[in-house]
Amino acid sequence: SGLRSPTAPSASSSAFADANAPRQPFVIGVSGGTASGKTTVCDMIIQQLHDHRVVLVNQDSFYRGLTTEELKRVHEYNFDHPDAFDTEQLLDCIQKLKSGHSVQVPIYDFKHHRRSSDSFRQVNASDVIILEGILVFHDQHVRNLMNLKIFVDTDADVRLARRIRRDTVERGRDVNSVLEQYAKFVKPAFDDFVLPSKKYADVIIPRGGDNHVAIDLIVQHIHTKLGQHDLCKIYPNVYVIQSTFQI
Ligand code: UZR
Ligand code: MG
Repeated sequence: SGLRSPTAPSASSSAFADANAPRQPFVIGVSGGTASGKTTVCDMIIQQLHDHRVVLVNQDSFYRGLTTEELKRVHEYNFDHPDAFDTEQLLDCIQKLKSGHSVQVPIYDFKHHRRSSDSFRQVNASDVIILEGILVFHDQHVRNLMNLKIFVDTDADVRLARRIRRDTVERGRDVNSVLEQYAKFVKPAFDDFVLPSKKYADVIIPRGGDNHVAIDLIVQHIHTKLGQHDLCKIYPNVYVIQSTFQI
């Protein structure tokens, strides 16, 4: 022992020890208040990561379906509370994706507040997993699976204006019911659960999707993180085990 090969730097020994471990996907959490521009930010990141396999998982998909009783009094149901989501199932899905398995994500129907009983969306293993939603930083176990946490920070008046437009145009609601729901549930839950989870963010993006500089910086960081496991770039002579590194 003691002789070091000139083509194999000492750092590579631990690298070779990991050679059989599958490379884990890079998990990004994107949180922020309702209509803050989370989906736009995710879409922009995905667009710029075109040379990697990226999947987007929305926390909305894990809304529990409402019971008949709850449906009768739907205006009293709090969709902005952490309990409205099946977090166990969300955790299970992200864990499986992180360990390289494909998963079946439920399909949620916003109009009828129900899950589709017979169809799922198949999500395959990938290089990057983005988990988006108002409360994705709430649960500690879900949070711990994330390699990068982004909070989209947009003023409340801008968010409310967007929310009114979205719910009336896309979700067939009337303005009064949107405002009522906002005052009764959306705003209090933002103050109680969403805003306090901002402290877990690694990066806070002001103005959401309009912030091209922030998106560029984030994409560069992801490229670096994915690229540093690419042995070709570190040791040009060693190229066979390129895809077997762990993040
Ligand atoms: P984003 N939501 C509904 O309006 N109906 C449902 O059946 C399920 C959820 C809303 C929810 C929350 N709240 O504010 C919003 N309400 O979807 C989260 N009221 O979605 O992150 O895209 O704003
Ligand atoms: Mg959205």
